[in-house]
Amino acid sequence: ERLKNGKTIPITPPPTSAVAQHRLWKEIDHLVKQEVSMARLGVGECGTGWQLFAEDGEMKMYRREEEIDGMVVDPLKAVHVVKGITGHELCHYFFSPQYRYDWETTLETMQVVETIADDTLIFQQTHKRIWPASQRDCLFWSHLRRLPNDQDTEGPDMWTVVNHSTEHTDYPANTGKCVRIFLTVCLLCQTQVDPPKDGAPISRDNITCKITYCSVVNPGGWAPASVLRAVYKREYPKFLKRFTSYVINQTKNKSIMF
Ligand code: 6CM
Repeated sequence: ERLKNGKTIPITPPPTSAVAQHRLWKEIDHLVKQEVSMARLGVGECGTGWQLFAEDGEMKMYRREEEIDGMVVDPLKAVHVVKGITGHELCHYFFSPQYRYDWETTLETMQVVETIADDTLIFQQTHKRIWPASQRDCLFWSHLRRLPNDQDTEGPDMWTVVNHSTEHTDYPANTGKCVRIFLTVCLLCQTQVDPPKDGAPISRDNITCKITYCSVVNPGGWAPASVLRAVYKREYPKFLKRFTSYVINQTKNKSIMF
């Protein structure tokens, strides 16, 4: 490359990010792409059997009743539209460990057991016990990603966080009082901007975020189906409302993070 002063410097490719060299990278990259394409499909497009089980304003939650070996593993798909926040902001607060205790009400403990990269962490969490089942824990990688917008469509990039259960030699499953649950979760966010007609700068009044949240949780061991379904029916709407209000509150006096 020729610089202004006439000197030349060799063009070297940027270093490979740490995450791309990690043992989990292929799985992470593959799963993120798969989960995002599934999340982009509407409930009508991604198979039959989706039943609406909760609705509140713009928020709609669907589930498909499924069992494996008598255990409830109902896939969940939720859509929501929230004003005043961006997809990048939602994903930032969902991914970052420092905020998790603020919004995650089922949480008892949380720790980062490995930092793979700035955008990829491995978490170990314990959740509050729900009577009469044993307490649950989970161990999962979590990956935050910007999804560049297709060249021919307008608007900001999409953002996603995908969480997926994994293993770690230092944290074996089912050795203590907890039963390990297995989860795959995808939060996908698309920001829409409606610029002011008079050319004024874009404010939070001009932005809307379309959210899709998909989750499949296997309880990992015996848990009564009726209790589990009742817990999900109560907890998922509570989570999505609480989490989105939390992000609105956290960002209201901050500059917009696109
Ligand atoms: O996606 C959510 N949270 C993320 C960060 O914590 C992450 C965690 C997922 C764990 C989901 C499991 C919750 C279930 C806990 C209760 C287990 C009871 C089992 C026994 C019942 C008889 O992806 C938000 C998760 C919101 C869950 C309602």
